Amino acid sequence: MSPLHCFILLLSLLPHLPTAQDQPAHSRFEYKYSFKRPHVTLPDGTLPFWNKYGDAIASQDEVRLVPSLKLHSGSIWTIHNASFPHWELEVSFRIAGHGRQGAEGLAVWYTKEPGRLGPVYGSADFWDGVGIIFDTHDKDHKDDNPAILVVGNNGELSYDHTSDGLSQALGSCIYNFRNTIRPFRAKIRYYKRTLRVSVFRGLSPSNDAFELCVEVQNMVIPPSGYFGISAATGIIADDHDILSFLTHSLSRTWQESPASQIPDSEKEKFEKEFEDFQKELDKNIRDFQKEHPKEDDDTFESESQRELDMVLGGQNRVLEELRILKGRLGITLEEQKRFRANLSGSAANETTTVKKEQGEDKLKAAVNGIRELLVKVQDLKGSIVKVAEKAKDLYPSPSSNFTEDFSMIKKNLQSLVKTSGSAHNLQCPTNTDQSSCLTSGVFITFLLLQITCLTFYLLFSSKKDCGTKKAY
Ligand SMILES: [Ca+2]
Ligand SMILES: [Ca+2]
Repeated sequence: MSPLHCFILLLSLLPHLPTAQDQPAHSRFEYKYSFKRPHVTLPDGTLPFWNKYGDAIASQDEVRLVPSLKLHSGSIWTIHNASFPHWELEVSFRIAGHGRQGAEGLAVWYTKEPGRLGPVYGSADFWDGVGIIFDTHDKDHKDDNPAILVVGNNGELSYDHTSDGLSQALGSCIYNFRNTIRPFRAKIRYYKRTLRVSVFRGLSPSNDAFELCVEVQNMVIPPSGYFGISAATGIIADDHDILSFLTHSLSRTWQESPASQIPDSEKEKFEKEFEDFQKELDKNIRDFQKEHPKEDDDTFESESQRELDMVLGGQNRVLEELRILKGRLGITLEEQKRFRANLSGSAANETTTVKKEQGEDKLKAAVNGIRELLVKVQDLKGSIVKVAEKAKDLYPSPSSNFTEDFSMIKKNLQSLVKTSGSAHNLQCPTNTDQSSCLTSGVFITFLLLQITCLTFYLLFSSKKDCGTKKAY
């Protein structure tokens, strides 16, 4: 083959290669068009969002479209009309029977109207849309079944059973999906006018190894329709069980996604619901205001109430501070009591010092008193001298004994003065009391002095009386 022929062959293959624009960027699960084991049905046994027809039976784990009984048929169809233009289905089912040949098979539908029941694998003929047929019965005996066929119909075509639909099929592939070990899985994608059917060839249930079975391009289907799946048995019987039916809407951009678009009918419905809700809310507000005309005014506090609350709050804070202060004062009093007790214990040691100071004060007072006494004694001495001179004048020959006694008294007085001069060395008894610090020597001297004075006075008065008697 020349290079030119190779280049032409490549160009011819280019339109069939998938490009980035052909791949959808957004996929959204459509729960209203899906079901999956182990929660296929609700607890009450109903199949949500789906209608059942014919012999179809739904359980928690599966939907049995037809049992292994001859000439039976059943189908399920979505309740809601699917309005998204691009979609992908993943169907898991099990077709099992004891015969070598299968009968008849099942079909997945996307039609303008629900097919309900009919002769085409349990659904109605003359459908408007597309049917993906899983034919297990080789009626034309060409040994080409089980086979997967894509059959389009605009509502005017009657399905050809005699040729196993091959005369009308837009595409097909032969694949054994009956009596498989594991449930059979197939993906059906319709995106940008291209319908692709892929089958799962992986050994692991979690493996995503799908393989293209058939692809139909430039395929036009109704812009909205219903999803359905149906099955039928003939003179041979197989079980036809659907384990899951998962639907995703596809879009290349977010703007194309059905999630971002609200149909006009839905928009008008929502706007009407919003207006009704707004009216009902306004009515409820008015009714409430009528029933509670004054309570609303009381719900707001006046200025005086606010001030009163502030004052009460301030008083509470002051009260709290006073409580804290009271506690601290009690602690201080306790500490003061303990300190006082410690002081009383140490007071005994300090008493000696205090008494010593008191003794010194009293000693100083005694010394000062002695000094005053000496001054008075000096004065008394002067008076005695004057009296003696007067007595000498009266008696020219005074007795020498008087002179000697007087000199002795003088000596005693001088010794007393010396003693008082050294009064700082006096030691008072340590256990001082209220008595003055007067020694016995001072006391005796003072007593002798008084006796001497009294003697002189008596002697002088007796001599004077004798002189007076002589004069008479
Ligand atoms: Ca055949
Ligand atoms: Ca057939």
